[in-house]
Amino acid sequence: MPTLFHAPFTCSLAARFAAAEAGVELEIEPLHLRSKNLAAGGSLYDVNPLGQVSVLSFDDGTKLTETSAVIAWIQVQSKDNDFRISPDSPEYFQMLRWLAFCATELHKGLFRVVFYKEATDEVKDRVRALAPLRFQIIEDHLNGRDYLLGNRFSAADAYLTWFFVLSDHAKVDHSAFPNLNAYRARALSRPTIAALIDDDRALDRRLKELFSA
Ligand SMILES: N[C@@H](CCC(=O)N[C@@H](CS)C(=O)NCC(=O)O)C(=O)O
Repeated sequence: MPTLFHAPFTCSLAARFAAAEAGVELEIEPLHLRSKNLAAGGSLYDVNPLGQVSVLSFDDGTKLTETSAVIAWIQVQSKDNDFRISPDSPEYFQMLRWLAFCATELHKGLFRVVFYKEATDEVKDRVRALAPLRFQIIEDHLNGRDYLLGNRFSAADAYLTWFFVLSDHAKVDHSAFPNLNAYRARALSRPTIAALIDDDRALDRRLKELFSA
């Protein structure tokens, strides 16, 4: 079974959301992101020289990095016909489009700055001001749709849902976007998603006890 290296509340949680919704089983290898320590011993740097999640490690030793690639892999592996999307279908490329949007415009474009201590408050606020244009695109797209690809939750939604897990903490305000607010409430109340968020709270506490000085 593939192993997902997972740090609580980071983007590897998006991969966990996707896997749970897809019914794809993954072994979870917990880690403390700040120290890069793996709970089982060793360092994340030994797994990924960048010291970043998400990383999926396969039984033959090969690794897949980049959250969007990990999530796309999960989508294609699903045995659930209501979830799986064939890479031959036009829908697959819409899924890739939203994964790339989440990865670049939201995750790296916004969170990469507002969560990092090397950015000043002024820079963080200037980056937060980029959010409404991006939110408007999703807002318009969600007219008449429950989820990004229509009325079923897909792997792309796993990434966007993760963004909304952290958006308040990042002080990125989306309250002026009714479709986004409804989407966020809908996605976060899915039982699999809510259970994994609870799980991460407990895991976060455990890893901090183990590794925070
Ligand atoms: N290119 C990577 C970036 C992932 C990323 O930024 N991960 C963050 C957590 S959400 C991380 O590991 N940060 C630790 C670090 O950059 O040292 C991907 O798309 O998966």
